[in-house]
Amino acid sequence: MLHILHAADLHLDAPFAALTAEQARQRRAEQRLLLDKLADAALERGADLVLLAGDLLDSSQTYRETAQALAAALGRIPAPVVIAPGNHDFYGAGSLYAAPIWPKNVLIFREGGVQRVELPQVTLYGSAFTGPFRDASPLAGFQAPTGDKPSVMVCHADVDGTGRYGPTPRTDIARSGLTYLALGHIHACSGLQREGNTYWAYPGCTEGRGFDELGDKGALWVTIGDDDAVTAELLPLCRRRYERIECDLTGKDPRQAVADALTRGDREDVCRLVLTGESEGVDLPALLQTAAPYRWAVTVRDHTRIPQDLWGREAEDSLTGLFLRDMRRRIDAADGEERAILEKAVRFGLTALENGEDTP
Ligand SMILES: [Mn+2]
Repeated sequence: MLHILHAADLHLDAPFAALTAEQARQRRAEQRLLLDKLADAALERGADLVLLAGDLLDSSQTYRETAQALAAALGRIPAPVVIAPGNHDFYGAGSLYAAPIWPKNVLIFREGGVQRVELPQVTLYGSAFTGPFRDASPLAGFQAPTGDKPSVMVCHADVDGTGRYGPTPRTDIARSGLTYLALGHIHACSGLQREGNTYWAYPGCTEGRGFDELGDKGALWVTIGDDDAVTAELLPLCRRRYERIECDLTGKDPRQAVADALTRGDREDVCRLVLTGESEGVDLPALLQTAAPYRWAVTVRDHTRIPQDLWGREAEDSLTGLFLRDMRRRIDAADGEERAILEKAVRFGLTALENGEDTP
């Protein structure tokens, strides 16, 4: 029985562009705490091996505190920790991976070609990105010899991809003869997959960084049984989740509706509240104020539609009628965000016309 903790795409020191500068600083500090959670999980569960499949760092601009925290956390793990650098943190002479900061238990793959390392319980393979791109599959032509130990590979690759990030066809995985292929690059957890006799998975990113990375994030706890059967379970490690909540304002008091929508859920999360339904006009600053105490960070988007009765003057032979007919045509032709903007323009337009010189 072999227990592996498999993580990837930590993207430490990411800029967190959607947050304020202070919140972004706090998020970077929290990412460093994530390293301790990762080490704690390996310790508490008794991992035999920790595999980190690339993009641990967001770029070559790594803060000194981050490098220290990374080396210290990995050094606490009483098992081999193996790093396969990815496209964001590729190996090079000037990279953090070449610096003399790594504890003895940390092994870093430094070459594009597949390298082999014999460990007591497993034959380990891996390769590194040595530049921001890698046009060939890291598994091209690779086949693990059959042996009496499980064979495991760690690398950063793009399964089914066609781009420049190690595009890897599934046929390469099926032919590899590996017991488990620990991948990084795709930010959504793939769950356990299988091609031929080879199991593979992406754990996804360890901490969400935006509203395209929603929900629980963490590392995979992978178990290889004595019969080479593989199981995997996602261990949530993230400090905060990103969530998107829709709030229908139709026929409701907007402030109450917003409060009701946010009552459930975790106050530590980062939320995007999307207002939907019909509304005569949304006071965004006021609703933001209502929403703010319910989450660590909230943004509010107004996607509400104009109540149908506002269109009542559409048939009038007046400037208002002309305006509404023109806007109706434009809204019917628009979609998504543009539609929301046009609906808002109708509200502003009607208010202006009603207070102005519109004579029927
Ligand atoms: Mn990547």
